[in-house]
Amino acid sequence: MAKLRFMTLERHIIEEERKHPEATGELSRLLSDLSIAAKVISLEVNKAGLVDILGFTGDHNVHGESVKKLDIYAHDMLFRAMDHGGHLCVMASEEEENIIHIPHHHRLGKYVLLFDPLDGSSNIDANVSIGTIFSIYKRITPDNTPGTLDDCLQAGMHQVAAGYIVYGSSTVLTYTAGSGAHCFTLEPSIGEFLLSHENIKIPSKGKIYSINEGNYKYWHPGLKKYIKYLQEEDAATNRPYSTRYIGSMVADIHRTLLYGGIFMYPADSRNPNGKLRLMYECNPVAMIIEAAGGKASDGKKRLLEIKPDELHQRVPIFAGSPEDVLMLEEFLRNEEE
Ligand code: P6P
Repeated sequence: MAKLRFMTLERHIIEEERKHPEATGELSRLLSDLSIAAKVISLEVNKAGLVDILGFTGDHNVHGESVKKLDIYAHDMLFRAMDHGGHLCVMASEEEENIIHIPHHHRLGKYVLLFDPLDGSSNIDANVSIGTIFSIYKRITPDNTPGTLDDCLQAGMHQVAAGYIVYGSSTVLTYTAGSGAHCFTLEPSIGEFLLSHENIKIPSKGKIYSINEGNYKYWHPGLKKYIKYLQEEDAATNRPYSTRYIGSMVADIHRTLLYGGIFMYPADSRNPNGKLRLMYECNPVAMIIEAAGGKASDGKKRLLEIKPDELHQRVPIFAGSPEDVLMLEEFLRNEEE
């Protein structure tokens, strides 16, 4: 395997920017600001498990600072890191019902940021990997005016950049700005994200499927048939597949990106649109998966083509190796209800 260049995230972002002569550097600075927030959140997430061990009150730590719920903390950290950079005209967060305006005394930028500050945070007590997911668009309303909901409600194919940070055994930031998907691992001793995977290519077909099988009885008949197909024995088609389900989207997606296979959070008879959110969970991971040569579907069509109606709308997601996603779509089509 070719030796990776010693490359920091900042350096990589600048090199990516140079591929676009029209680039002003604003997106680079935006991504760099995001990575700073990620470092601070990583510090807090990694300390979280210690709250009960080191005698922190759980309400106030030894510095007398109030200890917030981690997802609120992550939301606040992202807002404070991003609200004054002058790159954004509006933000939206999983933690806020409405759009988040940029404070009036800060210059209005040309970008829009949507984020899930800490997805999977209910898993933190079990030391399961959790993550931050972000999605970036260019504004579509006139410059130098406050950003609006219209700036946020754009189809995922219009994203200019997207990514996630997995806070696990190490902290890994994965992003795409339209040319390839790249991973950077945080080296805490120098506080830098260092390139660990460049231009990731997802296997065209995998051997792992990832879904919460506890919902089996509520599934679409075509999905039931697809999962049973994967469980049959056939060496020629690498079956049976293995099943892996962490229950933390960023971790399940990250494994799918690196190892191949298919991640699924389907609609079912109880949740007609599934569980995961389109704007700040499914669209960004779909852009990453496609940048690595994979596919992301709502079961019928390309997920990034969905025109959103609401900020927090849910959508079914099937994402991963292209051959696996295409086969899933065929099973659903053949059993159209
Ligand atoms: P379930 C975590 O709560 C989350 O939002 C995603 O990270 C994850 O993929 C999904 O929900 C897990 O949901 O219903 O399988 O527990």
